[in-house]
Amino acid sequence: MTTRSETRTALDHLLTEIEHRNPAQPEFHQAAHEVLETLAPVIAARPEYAEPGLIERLVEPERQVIFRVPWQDDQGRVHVNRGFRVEFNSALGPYKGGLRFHSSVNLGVIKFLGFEQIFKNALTGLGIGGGKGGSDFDPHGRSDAEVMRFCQSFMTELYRHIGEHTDVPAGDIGVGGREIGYLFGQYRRITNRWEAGVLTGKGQGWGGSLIRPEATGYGNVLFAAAMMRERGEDLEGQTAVVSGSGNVAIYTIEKLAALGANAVTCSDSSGYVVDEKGIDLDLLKQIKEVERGRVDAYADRRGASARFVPGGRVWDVPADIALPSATQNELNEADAETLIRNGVKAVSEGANMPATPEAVHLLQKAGVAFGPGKAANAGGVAVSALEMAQNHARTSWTAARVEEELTHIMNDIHTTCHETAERYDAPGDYVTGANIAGFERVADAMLAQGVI
Ligand code: NDP
Ligand code: 2IT
Repeated sequence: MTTRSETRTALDHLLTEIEHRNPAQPEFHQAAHEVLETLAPVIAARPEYAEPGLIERLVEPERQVIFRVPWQDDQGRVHVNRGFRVEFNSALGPYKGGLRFHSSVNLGVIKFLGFEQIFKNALTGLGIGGGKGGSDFDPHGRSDAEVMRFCQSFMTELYRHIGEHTDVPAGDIGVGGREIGYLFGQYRRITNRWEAGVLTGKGQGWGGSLIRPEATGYGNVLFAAAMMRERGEDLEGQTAVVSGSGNVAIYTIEKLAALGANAVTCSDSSGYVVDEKGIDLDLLKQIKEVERGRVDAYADRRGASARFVPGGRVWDVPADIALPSATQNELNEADAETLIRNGVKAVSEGANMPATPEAVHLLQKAGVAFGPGKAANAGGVAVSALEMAQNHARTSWTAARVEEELTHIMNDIHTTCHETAERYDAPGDYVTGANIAGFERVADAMLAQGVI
């Protein structure tokens, strides 16, 4: 019988090896640390998980594809971007996870996202493995025609690696309905197949699921509400700070309002907006979804209640709950101190890995309910899996039905994380609960399926 401390030492050795074998991938190292550092109790308690090679296989992607993406801008100039698809783990189902188009994308970023996705997808309870992809292409300021040519070139390589039973991409930063449309069109053209289940986040007239655009933000608010219920409170009357102003942030703000809370901020890479009256969602959607503009335009058009703070941090605005919904490592130790000083009760991650490890530690130590992204933002991929189910059955469900399923799934994830944390002597620690519960499901499937 291995003890927890022996297991911890073995995991520390493995983490050192991961750093050596995957140089210059700090985000992947961070994600691996965050998961492996919480697994000692479950590995010590269940000897089958100590089988040599299990964790080593879990941290090594099954397949990594890197390819050239050449495209021409509107002036005829040729650009060369790099495309990625990391197919991390398919023990539970086809690889599933989004595509990110952002200038910061590199192999380490895609591997961190793909690694997180394995456990997140396991937590949904649905049959989906983990993968992620994207490109260092920056869509900001590009015309629709340029984005279309880029997406067509990207898919001209990606199509050979994906399929409804193999690997099913969706959106992430920089990839929304417009991009999924262009990607789907090129896939259909190259393969001569109407294979709706090859991509999720499709338009509603051609195979998309109702509530998929809303699902990540709505799901994160449902997770935050469940954490608050655990503390004997609800969201009614609470003030919220939200970062980002893209897909996740917008539908987070919408669901907060529906549950009686008031989101007073949003942001983008230029700075943040604080609006004392609460964010006017129609105006924000018009600027971000229709005009593809910047958040300072919101403050200009909203009037006296709103102001734009260039380069500032939303975490400086006092609030009861915080929902980081932009990008990784956007909430650091100093931000956590500010939130705690201002009396924050819950932090729920809409983005992937937005809080640094130091911030998470401080928040948990201060008794703040902390919902890790792989649990709190799982609603998006869960509804993607429901989109795949509808595509497979050649049917479409009502918005009410999808939202009801989403609500069940988020409440189940909350309960699973909460109960798992208690079972492993970490009551209230959703990080440990999410990691162990996700790990158990993937590890059981990997052990049953042999050394592959
Ligand atoms: P969008 O592209 O729709 O929006 C991203 C938002 O975050 C924009 O406001 C963007 O501002 C801001 N942002 C991105 N990168 C940075 C940066 N480096 N610094 C400051 N601001 C930044 O993406 P999503 O809303 O889809 O994704 C947001 C987060 O949620 C990501 O972490 C993603 O991985 C995660 N997520 C998304 C899911 C989905 O279904 N879409 C599901 C689960 C998680 P700007 O325009 O200035 O770059
Ligand atoms: O990070 C994520 O979970 C997503 N970007 C959504 C993935 C998906 O396949 O819907």
